[in-house]
Amino acid sequence: MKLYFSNGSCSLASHIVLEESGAKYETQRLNLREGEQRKPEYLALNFKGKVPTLQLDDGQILTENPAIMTYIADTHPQAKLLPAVGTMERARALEWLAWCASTVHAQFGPIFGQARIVDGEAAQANVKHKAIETSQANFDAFDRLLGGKRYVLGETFSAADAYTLVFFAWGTAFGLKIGEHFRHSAHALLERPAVKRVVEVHGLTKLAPAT
Ligand SMILES: N[C@@H](CCC(=O)N[C@@H](CS)C(=O)NCC(=O)O)C(=O)O
Repeated sequence: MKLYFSNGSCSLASHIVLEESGAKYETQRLNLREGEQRKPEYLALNFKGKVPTLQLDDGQILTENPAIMTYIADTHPQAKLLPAVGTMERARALEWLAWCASTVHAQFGPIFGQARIVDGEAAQANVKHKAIETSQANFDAFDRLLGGKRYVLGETFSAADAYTLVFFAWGTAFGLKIGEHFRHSAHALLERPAVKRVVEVHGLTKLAPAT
């Protein structure tokens, strides 16, 4: 398998799950700022021009974090990255992944750049302001929901946590307020050996608490 990723992007989530799975895989780093995701050779793999992209050994292409993470979890059951099919716990993990992908991620997007959304400085500043407010509400919800728990599902790590760490990284970079429970959970994730390895590859070692 080969994962196409870019440093600090949402592909961090799929990357963590791959590393946690124990699978053998290669990676290829893309520089999104330089527009490598829009080069013809990459668009031929993933017409969406986004990361992550997972290329399977038979050449098939899989995109979208929740699909990639679910596929890796299901094909590496020994790693226990998602609860068993048919359980309420699995539904809870998928509920979290879907929320992250469809809402939290989408609402964070305008903080990175507003020019794709609207023209004009004043309008762009408004979009950014609104996106920060909305994302802060999502962060407050993370904090509430993680209260009293180490991970999304309680004491057991799952793919849902890998996605949550992406937002911890983004929120830290953009100065959003990170509640005590959210921070505690992110720090527990950053202690995991596989997470540490991937965080290092992404150049995000500053996320780890000072020791
Ligand atoms: N829904 C996709 C989102 C992928 C996505 O938006 N990736 C961003 C990085 S976080 C990207 O590749 N952006 C490059 C661009 O839009 O040019 C998923 O969950 O995988």
